Amino acid sequence: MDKLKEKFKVKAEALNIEIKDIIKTHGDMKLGEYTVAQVYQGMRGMTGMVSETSKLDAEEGIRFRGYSIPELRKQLPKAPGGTEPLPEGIFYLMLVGELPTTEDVSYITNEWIKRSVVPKHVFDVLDRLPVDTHPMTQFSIGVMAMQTESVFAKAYAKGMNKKEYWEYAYEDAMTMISRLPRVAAYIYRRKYKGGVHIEPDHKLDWAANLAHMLGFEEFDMKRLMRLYLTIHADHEGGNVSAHATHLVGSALSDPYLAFTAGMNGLAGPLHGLANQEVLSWIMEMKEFFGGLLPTKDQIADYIKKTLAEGKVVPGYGHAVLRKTDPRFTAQQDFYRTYIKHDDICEIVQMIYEVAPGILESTGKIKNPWPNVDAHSGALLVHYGMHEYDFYTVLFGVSRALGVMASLVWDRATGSAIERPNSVTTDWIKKKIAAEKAVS
Ligand code: AMX
Repeated sequence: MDKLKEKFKVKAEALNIEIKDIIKTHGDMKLGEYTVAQVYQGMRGMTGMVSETSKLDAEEGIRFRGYSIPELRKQLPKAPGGTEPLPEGIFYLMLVGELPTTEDVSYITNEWIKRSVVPKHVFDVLDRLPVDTHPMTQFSIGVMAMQTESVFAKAYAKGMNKKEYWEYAYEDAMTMISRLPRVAAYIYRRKYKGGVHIEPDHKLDWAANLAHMLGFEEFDMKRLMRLYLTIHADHEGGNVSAHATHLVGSALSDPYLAFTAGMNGLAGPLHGLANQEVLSWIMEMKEFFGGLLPTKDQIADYIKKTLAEGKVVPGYGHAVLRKTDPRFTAQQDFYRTYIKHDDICEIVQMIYEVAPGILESTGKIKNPWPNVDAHSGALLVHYGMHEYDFYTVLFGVSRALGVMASLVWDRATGSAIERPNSVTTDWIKKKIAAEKAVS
């Protein structure tokens, strides 16, 4: 058994004993109550699942196994000469719950290189799609085409013991993650670079190789990719991409099927597609004001115009967070440290100064602060990636780290098929009438 898998096995056995005891001893303990409004409004604030890999605090933001983003930027291993964490490290942390050493991270880099050959039929499938198909649709289809490789599906069809589920899920997760950069880069080169593809460079780490295959050889873009793929990896279990992956996986659909479900959710404009929306919105605003750098007053007017048209201001707001997203702050810090001046990044800063006040003044937006998507596109544009509709694919490559680590945990802890109750409005009306009759 490989050493990462061995380490996971020990951790999973220990946690399983604890979970059994928790359910036996405290299974009846109430975790909260919920209201009619919550049932209608997206189950906000209802605790309904366990996700071991990360936990979101409304005020402080995300912690991965207890570590905040600033802590991880300092403590996770870097590439030689690099200053941003290698995403392999956050995957290790989420999977086994411990900070990795440089050697642990190299082990994952090498393991992913070994597994990274994408079967030819995946490219054939992608080549059949109209070239203008949205990159997220292509990505989802590319991952589905790789499902032929699922060892979980094959083992299940042959008949496998429940205790073995996690091992096959782990194998699929590792193989699928190793191949995602190649699939993503293939889509990018196919759609925007005339189908001139770039072979992987097996001397590079996972993120740097993605930058290379996309066609970006500069050190700066590789550094950005390492940060980007680290900070987008996970955001606890209830967001659409994580929850969809978990939900579909709960039917014992294999990791490829489950991940694709998550990606179809990430492709929604209120979730991952917001990074593309932010850039289009900024560019439309710039054009609206004659192509020059807009002033803060002009930005404020444009935000008000967007709201008046009944549209959302992309990159702002969050279902859980109630402060500036630390993933936004990490990117702002990246800008200030390495770039220092860029017009689009300056617009992002100006929006940050005026948008929260305007959004707050509507009286209905619960979080007027920026989320991760408010900044990411501006950094990509700075380094020459102008194809906004590709941005969510990068988010998806990163999100695989969290949702796949989580899925392996789901299979290891015997997580049950998800099946909450649903009710009709008629049922709710009867319930209200019954409550009234009692009081
Ligand atoms: N611009 C305009 N209106 C907004 C808004 C924004 N940025 N954020 C919230 N609102 C509106 C909602 O649409 C809702 O309006 P309604 O009552 O007329 O339906 C009202 O404010 C209350 O919403 P909320 O409770 O504050 O937010 P939510 O939990 O329902 O939704 C989110 C959260 C992220 C979908 C929402 O803030 C939004 O649409 N933001 C813009 C899109 C975006 O940036 N998405 C990316 C989120 C991060 C990610 O997943 N990648």
